[in-house]
Amino acid sequence: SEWQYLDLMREIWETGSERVDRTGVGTRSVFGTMLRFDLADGRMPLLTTKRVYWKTATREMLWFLTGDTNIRELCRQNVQIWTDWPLDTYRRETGEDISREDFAARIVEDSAFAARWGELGPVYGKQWVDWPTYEADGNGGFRKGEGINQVAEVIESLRHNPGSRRHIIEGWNVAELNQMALPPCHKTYQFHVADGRLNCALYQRSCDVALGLPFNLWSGALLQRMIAQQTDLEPGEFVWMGGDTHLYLNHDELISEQLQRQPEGSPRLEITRRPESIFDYRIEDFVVTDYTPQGALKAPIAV
Ligand code: THF
Repeated sequence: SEWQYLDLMREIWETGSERVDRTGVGTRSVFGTMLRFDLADGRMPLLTTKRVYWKTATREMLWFLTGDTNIRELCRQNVQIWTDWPLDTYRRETGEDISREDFAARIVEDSAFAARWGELGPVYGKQWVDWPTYEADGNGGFRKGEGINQVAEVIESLRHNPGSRRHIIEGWNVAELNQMALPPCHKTYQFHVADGRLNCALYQRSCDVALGLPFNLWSGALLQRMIAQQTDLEPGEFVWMGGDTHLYLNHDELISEQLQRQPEGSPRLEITRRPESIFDYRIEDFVVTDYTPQGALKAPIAV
């Protein structure tokens, strides 16, 4: 239940090692952590101790599944969770002190601008549905082969070989890390079938517990629910595992406020339609009930 999240937050804040990180903000960190959630009866790991914008996270997940790696479609839907990275690059390279709102508006209005500045490189979506391959060209060289749709393949393997221990979707393409705006955080998903239930383990190499983890928990369980529906399995356990699991030092006010709150209720997700494939879900297909979160808590994202 949600107490696991709050206990993890408290443990990191009270016992974590202070480290200087890539962003220069500073964190307290614990290495190697685990949370487990039972998704039976529509239950979801959706925090009630603050408002979590689950529709935003859902739009992001649907965007991953399209293979898109440009923030334009997100900005169009007013999802700004990826905007800060391209914005940072734009400001650094042009020296222009543009606001986030104006930048996002230009991305939406101007397709050439979006193509030039909105690209994140071959991040999640690209690796998930179009992992690059190479084949010999017969002259001692190589040419690009057909991309691998890992998501479609995992669904096929769950249907035809449920006992397999290789149902994996991997984001960590070693050869392309240097082209990505940010190497994947939620890098490995493994699925597992037992007793007619679909379990999912997610390994996240680096986790921003205050801002990112509430989204990551929702999104991982959402992917599991969609795949369970597509494979006619009951949703089982969602197991989240973290590598460097940290709290940013400048999230202190959010943390002390949230740790005074207690979980309330047990939110459920209903998927109101069974689309043809995993790639045909729409935002209207998802209905959350029993969700009356406590107030939103704001904190700055580390870029
Ligand atoms: N980088 C860092 N430092 N933290 C992260 O959580 C993170 N991500 C993704 C990539 N890099 C990261 C981006 N995901 C928010 C939430 C998730 C993000 C980025 C930002 C965020 O600001 N959430 C606010 C506002 C949400 C909204 O207005 O819609 C929140 O209150 O939850 C983790 O994968």
